[in-house]
Amino acid sequence: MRKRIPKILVTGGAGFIGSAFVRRVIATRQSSVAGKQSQSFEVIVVDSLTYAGDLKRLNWGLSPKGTVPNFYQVDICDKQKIDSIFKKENPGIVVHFAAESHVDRSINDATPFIETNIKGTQILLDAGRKYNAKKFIFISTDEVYGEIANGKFNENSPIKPNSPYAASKAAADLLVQSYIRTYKFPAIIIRPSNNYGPWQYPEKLIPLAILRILGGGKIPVYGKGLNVREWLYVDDCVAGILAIMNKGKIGEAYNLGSACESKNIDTVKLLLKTLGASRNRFEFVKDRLGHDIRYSLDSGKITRELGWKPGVSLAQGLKLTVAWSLKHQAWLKSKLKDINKLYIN
Ligand code: NAD
Ligand code: TDX
Repeated sequence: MRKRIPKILVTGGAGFIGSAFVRRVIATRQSSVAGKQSQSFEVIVVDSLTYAGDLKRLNWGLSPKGTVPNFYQVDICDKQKIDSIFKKENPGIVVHFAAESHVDRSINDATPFIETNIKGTQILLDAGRKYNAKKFIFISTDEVYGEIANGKFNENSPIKPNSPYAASKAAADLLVQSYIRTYKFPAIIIRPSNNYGPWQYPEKLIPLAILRILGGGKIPVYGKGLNVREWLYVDDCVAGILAIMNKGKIGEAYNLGSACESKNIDTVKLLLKTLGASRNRFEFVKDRLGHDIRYSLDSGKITRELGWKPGVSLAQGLKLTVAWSLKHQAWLKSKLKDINKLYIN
């Protein structure tokens, strides 16, 4: 008898990290078809294609056979449609990436963040319960812990978010914890640090900076550029998520960081060097409201328990990201109108 291939339902699979995850799972399936030993999955993507979603990301680098078989353009807040997808597809695993993900937009208007990040997560949790999902992976964020001037957050640090975005993710994170405790719902929470790499929407610091340089402008650095972020290359993040999905303990939370910490001003200077642009192509601009000074994760748990370690340094990751960006300038520039709208107010 033929063994049934496990089915993964991926929300937000047309986004930056979700699409990298889907491409990796599909590439793994192709290599296992080609005879190499690795776990094989069927993938279903649910994504409403907001401004941040783009189907181009999904097909990138895959052979025609590798295209995603089941794509549902559906809002995760649409309870009836989500219910009918779960009923029809009956996924064993759910990996939930879909979210409003940009802090500056949440400062302008928190409404879609509350809807998608909180209500959407509840709808998925309920569908997962109703249709007996065996594993529900929630992609949370390091921002749920708030800022830390010295030291590192571990998985037991208090949840103390600061921006409307972070508060909406924290609410969802706590909701997942409540389902684990109340219903013994088989969920795992992952809290990654700042990701960067190919296909990131150019509203976030690194792709925005590249876009500004390609357009002949300067990079806007908030405040004095002293805020610190922990930069994780997206392929390392995806490898960590897969390790947790395959071998992580149900009911647990895992930090997923690179330990590559850098002040924004240093990140920008390294990026300018990587681009071969002059060192003064940045300007200090008005600071972000409530700007978190530093994020820093203790990611010892995933390394100890699952053997995952990041493989890409910030310098290597920026080289890869710049090389990709130079080949995909048209895509980056196609988002320029939307980005410019964001900064008029
Ligand atoms: P992204 O903004 O690039 O992609 C989000 C995707 O979700 C898009 O394809 C969008 O169309 C989809 N989406 C949004 N609202 C939806 C809705 N109501 N219904 C269905 N689909 C919807 O985000 P990303 O950077 O890939 O982040 C993915 C996840 O990882 C998010 O949950 C985010 O909070 C988390 N995260 C991101 C980072 C980072 O640095 N990018 C770091 C830590 C955690
Ligand atoms: O133009 C800019 N200038 C600037 O100085 C932008 C867009 C950002 N910044 C600063 C703000 C932050 O200190 O750079 C740092 C990084 O900013 P973002 O790329 O907007 O990321 P951040 O706010 O740190 O949040 C990110 O990491 C955690 C993601 O957007 C979240 O989705 C994730 O949860």
